[in-house]
Amino acid sequence: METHVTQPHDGEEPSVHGRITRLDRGWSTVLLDDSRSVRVRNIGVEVAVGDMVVISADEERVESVDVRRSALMRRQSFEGARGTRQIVASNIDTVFLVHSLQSPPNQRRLERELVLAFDSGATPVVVLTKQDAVDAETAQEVNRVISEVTFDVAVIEVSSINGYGVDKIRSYATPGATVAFIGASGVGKSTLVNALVGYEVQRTAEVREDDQRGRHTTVAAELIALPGGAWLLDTPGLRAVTLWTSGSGIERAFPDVFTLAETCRFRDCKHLDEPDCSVTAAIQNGTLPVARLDAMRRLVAEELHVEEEQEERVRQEDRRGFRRRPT
Ligand SMILES: Nc1nc2c(ncn2[C@@H]2O[C@H](COP(=O)(O)OP(=O)(O)OP(=O)(O)O)[C@@H](O)[C@H]2O)c(=O)[nH]1
Ligand SMILES: [Mg+2]
Ligand SMILES: [Zn+2]
Repeated sequence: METHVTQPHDGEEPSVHGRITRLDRGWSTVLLDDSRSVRVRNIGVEVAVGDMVVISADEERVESVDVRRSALMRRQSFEGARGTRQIVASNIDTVFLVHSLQSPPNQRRLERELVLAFDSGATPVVVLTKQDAVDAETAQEVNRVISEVTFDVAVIEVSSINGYGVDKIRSYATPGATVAFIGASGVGKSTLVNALVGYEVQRTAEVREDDQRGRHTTVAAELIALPGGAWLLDTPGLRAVTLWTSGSGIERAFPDVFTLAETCRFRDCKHLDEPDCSVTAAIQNGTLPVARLDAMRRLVAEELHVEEEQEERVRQEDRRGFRRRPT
């Protein structure tokens, strides 16, 4: 691999470029362009697994983070973190939304994940695991339900046990590309990563017998470099898919509603009781499920709420900053 070195200033050692493969409280593990892996401090810098970074010449700390070409972001949900975001993964090309055919997702969960994925700038692909564990009818029914909310998004069935469909996943892991796996605990993300790598690089564990839930076996996001030049990003099971403020995620996850809205009489139609509203007409004639519109409205409201939280946080920080300033 070629070593990228930023131009040294007079009398300074050159800085070193690499990619963050793992984070542990204040420490980044960085795979350098010369293939060495080092642990450096990242105090005071917002970093994420997948970030391309420049580290200091003494290899002590992250100096700067390259502009992210995509980033999966969600709202921090713990107390005291209102209005802040968590970057789950960055510089991803394809984000696999992983679900098990044995406990398939409901449409609302999938819509939410699609919004998150589209907002990241990466291309979402739905992956249905454990194909070996269900009969064909079950698989077909799951696909039917899912197809009502996926539209142009690819859906791939796989079995990491017998290898079914794994090549389809591999076709996204082209040299230089980064693919990320997100989904609930126990759906088989790490098992699929192992199937792709060809040996057990990630630990996996049995789901609970009674409810098929996982045990949060993977505890930190981990970026794995494949020999062919692709990168795999395994993540811990997501408990809740909380949205961050977005660009076009909702629009792209709800193409049916947005296409209809183009032919509403009013450009700013709220699809409530306006005349010549194509959306309410579609609901009335049964071509658009009302649950779809309700779900979209809830997501729009949630994002607005996040924006308000964020603005409030900025205001508070400004006030604190103002008091600190000497008079
Ligand atoms: N039958 C079958 N079992 C699978 C398949 N993929 C995964 N499993 C099993 O599902 C269980 C959970 O797999 P993991 O890979 O640990 O799940 P995970 O999504 O990484 O879970 P967390 O790390 O907890 O988020 C393990 O017992 C796997 O053997 C599959 O394709 N078929
Ligand atoms: Mg795992
Ligand atoms: Zn309308």
